Amino acid sequence: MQDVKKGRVVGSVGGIFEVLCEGGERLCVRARGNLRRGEGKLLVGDLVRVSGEESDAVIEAIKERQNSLIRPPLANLDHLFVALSVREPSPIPETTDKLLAIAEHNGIDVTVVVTKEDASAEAAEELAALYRTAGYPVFTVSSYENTGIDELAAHLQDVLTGGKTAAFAGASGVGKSSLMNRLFPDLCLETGEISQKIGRGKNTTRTTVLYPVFGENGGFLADTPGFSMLDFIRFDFMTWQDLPNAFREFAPYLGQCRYANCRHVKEEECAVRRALADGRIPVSRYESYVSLYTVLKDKSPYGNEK
Ligand SMILES: Nc1nc2c(ncn2[C@@H]2O[C@H](COP(=O)(O)OP(=O)(O)OP(=O)(O)O)[C@@H](O)[C@H]2O)c(=O)[nH]1
Ligand SMILES: [Mg+2]
Ligand SMILES: [Zn+2]
Repeated sequence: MQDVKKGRVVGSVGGIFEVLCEGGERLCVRARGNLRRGEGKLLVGDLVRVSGEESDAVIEAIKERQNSLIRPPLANLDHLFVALSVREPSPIPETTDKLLAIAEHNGIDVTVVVTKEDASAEAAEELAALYRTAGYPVFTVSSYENTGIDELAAHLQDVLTGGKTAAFAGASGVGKSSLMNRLFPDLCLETGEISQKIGRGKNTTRTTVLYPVFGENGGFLADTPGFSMLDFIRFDFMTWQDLPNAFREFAPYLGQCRYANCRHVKEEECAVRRALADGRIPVSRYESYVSLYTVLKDKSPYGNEK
């Protein structure tokens, strides 16, 4: 009888996948051709079946996914930790809001983490307040000064209990790997410098890797490569029709506008815009909505349809 093992893809480099098998064995294996291309392409986080022995071992099947993201490239994610820093790099609300929208659209829970609070406690609190108003749990931390780390660790443990999977995502240089090292010193992840010229990270983390954390009853946490701005802004991720539902603070107002097909951009008597005027929706969140809406609508073949 052929040897078959089940496990989870925890990393991949150059067509070789690292699989953590039930029982703890780690295998580095190739995948069948149909799992290396197109929509069915293997992702870190996939639950897989490996058959064959040693150098003949190959991933032959993927278990149906609960969800999958292209950026960061991950499957079966339960929770996304969206990281943004107080400075170096300065926060660009639209990129954070886009990540949040991607998570919402894919039914993935989110926590916002404001990093580098040592640079300005005041600015960190302002960012935290913005995302709390939008309806997200927010933690402010400093890996340098070790503040906020215990609180975040306790929350992470809650989120991951029972074998759940989470990931850190955010722009290059916000300090994702530094923070994971602070939380789990055994990981010894490589961290990078900030380019003095452009004030941004240098894409130090190159691949997405899942790490088992918190022992037996814990789960998996991924460090992911930070995105560079251009790359991320061009990335198409849903249709404009989906977008209002991906901004969670819009929810109480959807269906309350004068026009049933209101896009909440220029329309009169729009409940979303009224909430904006009353300060119930943060200005920068609404600006991100309009900007993302414009990008998505221009891409859509049905963009001008009412
Ligand atoms: N002031 C301050 N700087 C920090 C903090 N944490 C990390 N940094 C610095 O930020 C820079 C980038 O840190 P990384 O952890 O490599 O950032 P990253 O988000 O993993 O970056 P990529 O892997 O490129 O996506 C390094 O120079 C760190 O020393 C912090 O709490 N405060
Ligand atoms: Mg990194
Ligand atoms: Zn409206």
